[in-house]
Amino acid sequence: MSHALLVIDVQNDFCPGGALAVTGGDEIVTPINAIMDEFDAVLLTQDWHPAGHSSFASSHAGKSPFEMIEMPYGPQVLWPDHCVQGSDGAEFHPDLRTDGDLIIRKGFRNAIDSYSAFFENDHSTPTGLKGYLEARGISQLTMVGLATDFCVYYSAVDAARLGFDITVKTDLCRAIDMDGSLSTAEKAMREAGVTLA
Ligand code: VGL
Ligand code: ZN
Repeated sequence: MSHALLVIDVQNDFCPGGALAVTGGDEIVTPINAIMDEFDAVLLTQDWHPAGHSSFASSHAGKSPFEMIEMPYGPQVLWPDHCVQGSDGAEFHPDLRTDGDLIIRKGFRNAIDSYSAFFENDHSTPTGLKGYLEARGISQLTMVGLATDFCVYYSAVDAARLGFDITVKTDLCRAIDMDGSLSTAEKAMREAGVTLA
């Protein structure tokens, strides 16, 4: 059985200077590059929203970034416009190695956000990643990237729920950490059976 490294959303908009900058987001790039060769497969995700995406505060009159709204699929944080398809902010950090085997894009449906690399925020629309991993005989996953308390968190919990052996290398992740979201995420990941290393 194979072991894959899954690199979550190491994109310009999540790094210092970006639209939804995560503190220290760029610090993890070089050490992530350095561990890639230890894995049987390297997969990368890219947050990939159409302009005017429903997760953007700018798409909702009178709303500001980081407010919550109720969507048909549940509560949703409203974000600054970020990772718009084709924009520089949506590109991977320029120093990140992107010579991995697969790049999976998510969040491309206007009406629904997708934090997880496996399912969109309705927890049922699949991205196709599960089938890809199964078809390649990959049962072990190590996850790194941005942000610990959103896309890494949702991806890791889904991986555990789907039966993958999943480790999050927290030293190679950085968090947004709004309203205690990092401690909530770490607790939920542990409870779901994710190994935090
Ligand atoms: C993310 C918020 C909105 C992430 C993506 O990659 O963690 N967070 N879109
Ligand atoms: Zn997003």
